[in-house]
Amino acid sequence: MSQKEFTWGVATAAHQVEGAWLEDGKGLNVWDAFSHTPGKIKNGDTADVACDHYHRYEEDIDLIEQLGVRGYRFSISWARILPQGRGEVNQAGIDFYNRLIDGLLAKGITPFVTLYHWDLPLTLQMENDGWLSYSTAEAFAEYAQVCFNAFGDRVKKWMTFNESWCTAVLGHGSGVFAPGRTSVTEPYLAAHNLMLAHGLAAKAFRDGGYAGQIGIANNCDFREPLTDAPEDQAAAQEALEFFYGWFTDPVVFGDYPAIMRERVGDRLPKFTPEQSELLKGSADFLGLNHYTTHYASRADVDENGVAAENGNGGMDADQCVHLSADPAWPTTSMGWYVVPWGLRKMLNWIEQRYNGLPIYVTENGCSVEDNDPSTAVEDHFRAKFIESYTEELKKARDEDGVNVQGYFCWTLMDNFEWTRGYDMRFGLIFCNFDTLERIPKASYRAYQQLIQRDCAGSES
Ligand code: GBH
Repeated sequence: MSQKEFTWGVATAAHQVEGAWLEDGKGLNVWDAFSHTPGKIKNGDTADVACDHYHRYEEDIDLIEQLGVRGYRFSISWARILPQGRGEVNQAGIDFYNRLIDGLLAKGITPFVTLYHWDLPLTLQMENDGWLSYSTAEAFAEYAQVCFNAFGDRVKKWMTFNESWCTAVLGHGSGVFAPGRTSVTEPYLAAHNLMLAHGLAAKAFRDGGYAGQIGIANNCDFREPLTDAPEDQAAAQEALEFFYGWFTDPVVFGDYPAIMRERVGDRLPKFTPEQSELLKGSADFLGLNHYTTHYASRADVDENGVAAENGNGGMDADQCVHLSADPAWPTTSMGWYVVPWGLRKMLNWIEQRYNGLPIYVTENGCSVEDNDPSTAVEDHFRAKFIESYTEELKKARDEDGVNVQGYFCWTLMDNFEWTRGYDMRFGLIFCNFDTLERIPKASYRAYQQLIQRDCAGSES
């Protein structure tokens, strides 16, 4: 397969790399506020400067080019474009992304643009309660329209949302992510408005007659049944429906998975027939952000049918799933298990459930803890991680016939890793956060060679 049909790429997100948090008219976002709140981020780190990509994007484009990828997935900072979330457009924000997009295209790199990677304009949180309000979905559609108008002549691959599961569950369930709310009801409401926002934006894209495709980047860790027992098989299937299905069924089929409607009951908002129509078929492709795998088995329930444990994020009681791992699996410095075959099974699961809609692995990668550049560049653990996961991806693509059209490694360079600050490093390139120097690691070269091999193999 040539790079025409399969895109090897690398990914970042605005808030994690750009810095320049108060420059050129940018408004504040919820992560600016969250990271300036004492106690929320490891070591009190903030993304005020991050990798300073806002000023160093030319150097970064060169590094992307030398890596040999043909796709670069980045996100747009909503508050840079619309400082108040809606209303007045900040031309300096548009100019920045124009420079970035033009710089990429000049090097033959295709921009894959995410409209929302968690950095909601703070005004919308303060005035409207953010994703708990439908008005935020309307504001998102306006923002999306501004981006389609400004960049749609050159950007042909769009993703509305990155990992809405995290916004819903980590932002409104466990409260570890911005806006830091804890609830067993709000995650479903936030998710509902995120879904409607996707639907409105996709409609604006299609009605506007823009060329290209619009999709969504949802995350999912794979769930393998612990045993052959029917209850464990069901537990794994349902866990995937609660994770990937929650945010993907609506954009393909127009409704949430049946198991969610049954288990969550009144806490799960309902789509009106019009909303369901709006959402159905609203993604031209499906993104998958994939990091790890667990075994799934049926959780014990009490006399009221309520799961006795809480081991799977915010709303586990609803899922009734017990997660476990093989002690032989290696772990990354985030503590996430390295299970390459999980990616192949995950891709097959998506292929089957969503009738062969094109899939892009929009993120996959790992953290390796090391703040000393002289040793951090010898990240053979990461090189092996990427090689083993992409081997499984290729089996899904070449042997199983899964319609997977791209792979984007997370991430180009070490950056602001949300609640873990600068302590967790996911980059192919080392970023020295004192000097902002970029130093390619061993994994950068390993990924470069892997891409060359795959492209050469497809041409012979
Ligand atoms: C992504 O989220 C983000 O899109 C990206 O911005 C971020 O930098 C990157 O990953 C690295 O964190 O604790 O074993 O149960 C990752 C989403 C969801 C993946 C939760 C791991 C839990 C694993 N994560 N999941 S475990």
